[in-house]
Amino acid sequence: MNLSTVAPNWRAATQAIQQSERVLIASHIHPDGDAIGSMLALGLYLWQQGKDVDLAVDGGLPNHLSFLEGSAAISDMPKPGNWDLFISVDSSDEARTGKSGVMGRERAARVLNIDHHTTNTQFGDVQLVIPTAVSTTEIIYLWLQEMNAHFTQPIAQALLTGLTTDTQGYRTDNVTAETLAIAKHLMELGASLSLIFQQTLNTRSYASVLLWQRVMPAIQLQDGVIYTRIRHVDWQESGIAPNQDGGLVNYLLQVNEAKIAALFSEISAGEIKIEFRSVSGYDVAQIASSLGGGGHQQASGTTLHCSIEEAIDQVIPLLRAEAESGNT
Ligand SMILES: [Mn+2]
Repeated sequence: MNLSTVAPNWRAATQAIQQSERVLIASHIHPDGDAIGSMLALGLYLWQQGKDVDLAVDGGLPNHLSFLEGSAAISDMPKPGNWDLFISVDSSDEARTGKSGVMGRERAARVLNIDHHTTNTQFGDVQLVIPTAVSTTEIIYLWLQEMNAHFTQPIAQALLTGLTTDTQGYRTDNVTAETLAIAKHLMELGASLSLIFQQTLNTRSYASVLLWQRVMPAIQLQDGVIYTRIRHVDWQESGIAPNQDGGLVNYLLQVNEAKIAALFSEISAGEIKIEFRSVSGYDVAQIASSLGGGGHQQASGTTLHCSIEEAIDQVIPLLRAEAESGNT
């Protein structure tokens, strides 16, 4: 089934919120701009409607997204009690929703799954899954339009944050004139694009530069595949939390000779997180899926349980094969 040909079930999703008073909104572990932007845009709208809304995501709010209005309400754990509806945003599958998602599914009467990953497993009772959307906030924008919602400036700012960060600043090849039309509308509603760039894509910590200094010497380029690794000791000695690497994998893909970039990151002993990026025409979603992960054609990831050397030995041949056969 080609999901992009299935009309989104706006009516079922709208009924699900109309029939709910208590709502939990949660997103994926290691939340990004689209995860937090989606949670806040929907949360702000539902508060407007007088609903009782709980916002929770494993790991809590990343510091750099605290500029978004309403973000102080995001906690790292759902409140006690039950909900009429659990809304999962930007998570391709149940495992990605973390502990918050486990509680959401256990303690909510219904589950609404809103996402744009091609690998979405269609979990939940109602789905708004649109793989052609550049971000989950784009889907929420379309849904709010469908409901004739009042777009406040904070809602517009949250929506534009997801649109901007998931497209790496409107640079991915899924960006269309329609994407820019939505961005234009959100700016007309008062959202600041420069503030989003300043707080997200155009910023990095000095600690992340120290981390890059440590891992740059290990960069390798083989047959169009560029990669490096961050050992646990690198995280520790540069003094930053895992997943705050400052976009190293995106930087690797900027190398002219690279078709595919990979970053192997030792989160803890025997737990290797791998991020993949590819240029247009090369598919890293399938490779991530085959390794138990998921994502988009040009940006995906997975976690393997082995040593960092074993992960590199297992994964690099798959990437080299894709770099050789892709772009067909
Ligand atoms: Mn997203």
